[in-house]
Amino acid sequence: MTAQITRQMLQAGAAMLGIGSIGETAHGPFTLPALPYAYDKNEPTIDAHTMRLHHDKHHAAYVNNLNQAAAVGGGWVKKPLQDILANLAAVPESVRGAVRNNGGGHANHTMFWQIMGGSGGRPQGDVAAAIGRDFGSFEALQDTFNNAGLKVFGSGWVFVTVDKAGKLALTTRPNQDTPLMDGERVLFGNDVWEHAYYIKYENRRAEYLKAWWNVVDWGKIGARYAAAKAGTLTL
Ligand code: MN3
Repeated sequence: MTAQITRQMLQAGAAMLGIGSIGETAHGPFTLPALPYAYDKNEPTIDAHTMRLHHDKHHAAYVNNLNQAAAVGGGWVKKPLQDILANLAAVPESVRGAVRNNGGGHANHTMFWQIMGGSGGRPQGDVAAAIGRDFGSFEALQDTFNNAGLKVFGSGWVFVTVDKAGKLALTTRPNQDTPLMDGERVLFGNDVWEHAYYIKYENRRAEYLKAWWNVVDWGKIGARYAAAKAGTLTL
């Protein structure tokens, strides 16, 4: 108990001093999920070095910063992340911006690791039918998605959302914002922050967007689609 209070005080102190991260040992209600495959699983589309930095440093920092924000306490801390993000007004104003950025970052990257590690190809089953119905064809979805990702100015994400009826829609968000903040559910999305691609693709975001489909796991996306329709999809 005493140790926990001390740690929370240290985290709050670090947050007040503007220290972005106190390393990968910060404890709190939020945890960094392990990458569900090896760092080189997305080679050659996404290099292992980028995956390691992206997961172990960038995503870890979002989790650490979110835990530091959670040290202020309050009922919001105990809620599921998707509920926190859907009701940011319930988060104390002193940490609301930090929770928006770092909670959004935690949610977005948790989804992102899940839906990669695959071998691309074409969607199958119910999700393939939904793509045909709502975008015309898989190729039309890829074109629309890649163009939208290219047009995100600065850092952000491109997403396909899914509602409880299974209807799909394309959307983008700046920074680490997520459709979860509007109470929506994300079927899948791509990270167009430079940290996601710059080591290998440099300034060639269009090339990254086009290649990224090669590592999508359509089995995972199909499972997320079924969960969305069952009302059990979270992040
Ligand atoms: Mn990222």
